Amino acid sequence: LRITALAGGIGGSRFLRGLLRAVPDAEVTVVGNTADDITLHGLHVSPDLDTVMYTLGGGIDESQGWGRAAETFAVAEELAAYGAEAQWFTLGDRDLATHLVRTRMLAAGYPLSAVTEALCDRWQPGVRLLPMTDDRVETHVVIAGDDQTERAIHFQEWWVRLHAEVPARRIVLVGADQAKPAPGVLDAIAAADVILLPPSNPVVSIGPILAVPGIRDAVRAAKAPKIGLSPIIGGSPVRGMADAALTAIGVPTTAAGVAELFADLLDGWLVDTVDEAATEQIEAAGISARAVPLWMTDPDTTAAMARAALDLAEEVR
Ligand code: GDP
Ligand code: FO1
Ligand code: CA
Repeated sequence: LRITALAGGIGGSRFLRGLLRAVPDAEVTVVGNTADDITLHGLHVSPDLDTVMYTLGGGIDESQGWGRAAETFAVAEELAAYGAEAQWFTLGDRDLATHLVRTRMLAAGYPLSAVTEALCDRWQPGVRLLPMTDDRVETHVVIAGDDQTERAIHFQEWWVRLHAEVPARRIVLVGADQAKPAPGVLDAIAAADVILLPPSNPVVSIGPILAVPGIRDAVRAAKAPKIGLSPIIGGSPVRGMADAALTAIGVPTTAAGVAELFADLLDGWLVDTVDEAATEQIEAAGISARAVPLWMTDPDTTAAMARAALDLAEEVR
């Protein structure tokens, strides 16, 4: 079974862990979001790729959901003693090694896809992890500035420093129109038996992947059933601040609202049992909808979610 999934960070990787538990023999390709990437202290940081790699490779800080387990912060303390920015974004000592290797390889001319493959050699995540693009794409958020002005800040500054509490007027994917899908991405979409949209942030994780020219069309054109799982349960993002991003693009924070955002490409959509009433509206949009428990509380529950997604794929095939 060849499965291709589009994934962000925490939501995507927790789901993928359940998927691998449900179908250990499946050949899974993950197209990862790189629009969260940021350069700090001259280092290229790829939070979503690293979250997938560490989660599936057994190196993640489980309670936090990102960063390394058993992390220490000696370098961050020393940087703070120099007053070196950005102090609102902390890089742990162990995690720093990943960024050092990535940055060195990029500087030597390797594309991000080759770098990611090299990093995964160590972590053996059990999936083929591809960045959505080797080109630079960055999510920026436009917020109100002084007086009548506006200013654009990096997504991480909005999300981590401002906790997404400052209203986003617009979300801009800088570089997206010029980007090309990374090698292997379009092939993995075309060759898939099932295409999955895990419960990742629809605006700043799945959105940027689909915004790379060619990817959305490839998903639409693929022969495989396309099945998504709602990242919204009972009108709220289960964890994180996905509601702030949805509000910014004028989409209601509901399981049906997110389904409609992807209506052009979805064959099936899973909502949580509390949102069972929404299945009617989703089916009216031409998407087969089912209600099943969608809380990724533990690997077994998450594996059951993955099985439900694959069952729905068989139903709509
Ligand atoms: P990020 O890149 O680290 O923000 O992670 P993702 O974009 O992959 O996923 C974040 C989203 O996952 C959150 O906005 C939530 O809406 C969703 N999420 C997190 N935990 C759960 C869960 O247990 N169940 C469901 N259905 N969604 C979840
Ligand atoms: N999130 C935070 O809230 N604070 C941090 O200092 C922080 C550091 C960090 C370092 C590496 C990494 O891979 C992720 C990190 N994150 C941090 C999480 C992360 O950047 C965001 O939650 C995601 O990008 C949103 O998808
Ligand atoms: Ca992300």
